[in-house]
Amino acid sequence: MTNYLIHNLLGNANTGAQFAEIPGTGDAQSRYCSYGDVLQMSARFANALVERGVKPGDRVAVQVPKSIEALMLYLAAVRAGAVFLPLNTAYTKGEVAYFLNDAEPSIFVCAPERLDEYSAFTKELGIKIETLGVWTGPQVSSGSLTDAGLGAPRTFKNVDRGPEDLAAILYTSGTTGRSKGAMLSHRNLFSNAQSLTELWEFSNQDVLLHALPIFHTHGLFVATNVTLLAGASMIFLPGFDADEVVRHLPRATSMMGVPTFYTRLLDDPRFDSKLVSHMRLFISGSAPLLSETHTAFEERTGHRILERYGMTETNMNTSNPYIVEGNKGRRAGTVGFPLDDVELRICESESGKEVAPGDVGVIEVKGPNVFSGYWKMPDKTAEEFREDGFFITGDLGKIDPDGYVHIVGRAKDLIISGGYNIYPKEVELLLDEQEGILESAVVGVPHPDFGEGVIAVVVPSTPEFDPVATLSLIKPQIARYKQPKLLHVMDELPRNTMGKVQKNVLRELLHDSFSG
Ligand code: MCA
Ligand code: AMP
Repeated sequence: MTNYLIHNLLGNANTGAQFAEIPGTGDAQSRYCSYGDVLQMSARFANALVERGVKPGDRVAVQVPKSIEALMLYLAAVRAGAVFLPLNTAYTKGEVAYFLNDAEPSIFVCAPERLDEYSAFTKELGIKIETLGVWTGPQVSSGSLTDAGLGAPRTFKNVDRGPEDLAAILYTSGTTGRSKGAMLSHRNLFSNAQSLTELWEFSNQDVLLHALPIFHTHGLFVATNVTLLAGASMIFLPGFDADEVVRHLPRATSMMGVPTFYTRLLDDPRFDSKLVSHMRLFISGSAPLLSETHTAFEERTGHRILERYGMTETNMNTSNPYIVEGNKGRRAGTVGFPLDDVELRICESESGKEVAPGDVGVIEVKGPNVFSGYWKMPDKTAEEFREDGFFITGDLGKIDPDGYVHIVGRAKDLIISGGYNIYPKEVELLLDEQEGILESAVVGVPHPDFGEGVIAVVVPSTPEFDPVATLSLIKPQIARYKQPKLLHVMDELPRNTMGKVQKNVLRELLHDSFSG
């Protein structure tokens, strides 16, 4: 037996390729990390985790800014047979407390500057807390786990793990307002990395410009696992900053991003065909890419963005083809074809019966990419799978006569803003708790930068209701990207005859709130 994911992903570790980490601010030098360094650094962290009592199957929860160290910690946790649990850096203390309570990790790794905020409740929960920073030099302490890693041996015997063992848990919000931990196995992650590497023709000649966060499927598994499997290089940026992207594009061959990356680049006059002459591939996902963006991008650069479709629970399900032109080429407004090992069908929501060809229904998928269930939520898991093993995505789609999948809407009440998911229920529950609010409804409407922007509609219970004060009260409680960008006051919410709030009416009413 071996460690399934590590054995398969790092098989190319002898390549001459490397990661170049570009610092975010200040005068710090870029750092370079070869595949040999990847093996050594992840071994050091794996040793440090084991020394701290992490055992196979334990959850290793991590909320740290993007860095090479953070990436190595992912590999280290998997090498130690543990389950990696990354958390969005935007999460507040209350949100983090929920995840730690639910996942019961044996260790929680946070940024040094957040140690004081988290110490008391991790102690209460009996969870060891460690800090991870960026290693800047031999005399500089940048976090307890960073230091421990530096002092630990640079080789590590990977803990045996089979394809069905868990490699990661990623929390995704739920329609009830309660986040659910999607359990992802070694097979889920590797099968998808393999399919995508082949389909998108990644090789050790590639240089991926990496500007995504690494606490979600897109930046962590799609971008990183594909790079590792191909033995490719990576230019690792701390986040999306148009200046930095423009500066580094000429050295890259490929980039993965959410639609906001591409609309922001199109807003920049420096972004033109000359700048991207070295590029072979731009990929988009996590949110719908407007056909207009696709067309404007092609006109400006000569490149057709390759759009694909995935979910935290399923990794990637479909992709446009690598081939650009022709009747089997990339098509704007579609998410392409199911991956080779993915079965995809369109069904009626209630009965689960397949719809007639071309009709709209709920997208259901089955394959080695699909997760095994929600952590400690067997009932919720059962609700979202059909008896024959298909997972009900909650996305509405159709398949055209040429076999391309189109996403036409969502059966679930979900807002996607700049590639981040916001479940309105979570925000509504919080608003409804605030003094002066009788009830609320949260909707997403078109936003020029984020695709969708969050608006809260509230019905006050008192004439003294103060929207500005209310927004500042909820600020410390939920991540910034979930917070309403506008608060709209109404005397009552529109309801249908069954008493259900008509969110479509609100979306229509507020449609132009951000755009004009
Ligand atoms: C930041 N803000 C946001 C968002 N990001 N508000 C709404 N939606 C967002 N996505 C807030 C900031 O806190 C700030 O608030 C204000 O908006 C402006 O921030 P700005 O500096 O413009 O934002 P940024 O730091 O440049 O970030 C925007 C971003 C980022 C680059 C688009 O959100 C991002 O990297 N998104 C990618 C998300 C992603 O990787 N999703 C993949 C999920 P204030 O002014 O009050 O401070 S995985 C997935 O979906 C599936 C599996 C799939 O298919 O991939
Ligand atoms: P997450 O929960 O962050 O994994 O988000 C998954 C959701 O993002 C899917 O269920 C879709 O609604 C949406 N999504 C991902 N890729 C695309 C895409 N290319 N087009 C439209 N929606 C997408």
